Order: sequence, then structure tokens, then C-alpha cells
Amino acid sequence: DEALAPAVESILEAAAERPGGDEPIDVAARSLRDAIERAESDGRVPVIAEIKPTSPTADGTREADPVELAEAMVDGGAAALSVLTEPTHFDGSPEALRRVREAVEVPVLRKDFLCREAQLDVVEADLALLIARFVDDLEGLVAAARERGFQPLVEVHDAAELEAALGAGAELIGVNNRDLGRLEVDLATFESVAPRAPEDVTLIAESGVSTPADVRRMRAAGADALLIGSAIMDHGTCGEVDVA
Ligand code: IGP
Repeated sequence: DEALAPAVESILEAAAERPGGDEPIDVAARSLRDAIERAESDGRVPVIAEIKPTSPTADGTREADPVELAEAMVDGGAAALSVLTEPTHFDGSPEALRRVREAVEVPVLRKDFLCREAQLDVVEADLALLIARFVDDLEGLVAAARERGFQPLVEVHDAAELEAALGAGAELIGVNNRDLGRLEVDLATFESVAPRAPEDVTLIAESGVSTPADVRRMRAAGADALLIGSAIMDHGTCGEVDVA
């Protein structure tokens, strides 16, 4: 197993310490699959636009208000949103997600490094990210997320993790083009993993999509939707990438 970047090690240490909620929450989730279908039928590329104040690979922190960003993203055509709730390296917060979800009608993904069931109970969201590499009992956490009404989105980076995600019952799978060892992005990651997924899985290409050519490349490789953070945060709109 390849070593993790030091920043990722420290994110995981912090995540292991983070408390959960006191009792299981119960979410009436907005369907990501419906949101993707709506975008397709309106002729928009299905984009999940991410609100990420900073990250281990960003230079500096963006100060913009999450709710203003969220509204601009939805106006710009985003099918869904992703909000970082990780506090130590991404400047995220559950409170930002709560405010965003209240302000928009599209599905909202909770982007974090969840490792325990009770950590699902911190804030309501439509989708919860579960990173295959970092979750010990993936099948258990997928089931726990569903019991609460969340749609689990399982993140993978290679064929073995894809198998683990499928074995755990994942129906929504994100292929992260960024490898958490060297923190480098390679769009060929999605291209190599996507063809191995069954037809009925919803596949999301994550990370490193920043130009219309990147969008076309991921769509050609079978992406049902694209998760885009930095490129949209830096342009303030989906307009730049929202081309077929
Ligand atoms: C967005 P980008 O390169 O468009 O900013 O990437 C998203 O894929 C990335 O933020 C991400 C992420 C994660 C962040 C993918 N998986 C897991 C935190 C945790």
C-alpha cells in the first residue's frame, strides 16, 4: 500500500478524534439521480459544484460566503453541491453545509473524512462521502448512511477499491483523479477505473476537471456527473465548464 501524503495523515488523525452526534439523524434526502436526470434533460452537463474554502494543495484560503457561492453555483447550472465539513485542512464546517442546504433546493453532499457511524449524525445532508481507502467497515457505514436517509457516495481511486465499493453495495461511486499518496491529479485514473463499473452504477469523476476539454474527456470515459471544486471556486461560476 502506497504511503499517504503527510497532510492526509494529519487529516485522518484529526478525523479519528472528531466526535459524532448523540442520536441517529433522519434525513429526507433530495435524489442525486433525479438531479442528474434533470440536468441532462435540460441539456446541462451534470456538475456537482464544490464549496471548498481551502485544501492541502490550494494556495491560500477563499473568504467568500458559502451561501453566496452556493446560490451563484446553482444559478450557473450546478445540478448538485458538495460542501467540505472538514475543519482542520479545508476550513469547512457542518454549519456551512447546514446554511447552504437551507438556501438551495439541489442535493448537497457532505464532503469529509468520516470513519465512524456516529459522525454521520453531525449534520443533515443528501449525500455522505465515504472514502473506500479510509473506512474500515465500508459495508457497515454504507448501510448506516442509508438507514439515516443519506445516499452514500463511495470514493475510489483504483480497481481494487472499486471492487470493495461494489461489494459494500454502493450505487453511487466517485472516482477520485487525485491520488492521496502524492496528492497529484491524473485524469487517466477515471478512464482506467470507469470501464470496470457495471452499467447501473452512477459514476462521478472527481478532481482535476478544469477546462471544457477535461469535461468532454470525463464524459467520453463514462462520467454521469463531474465533481468540480477549484475550477469553479476560482471562476465563481459553472459557466466556464458547463459546456457539452
Ligand atoms: C474537487 P477539484 O480538483 O475540482 O478541486 O476537486 C473534489 O474532487 C476534491 O475536493 C475531493 C476531496 C475528496 C476533498 C475529492 N475527494 C475527499 C476532500 C476529501
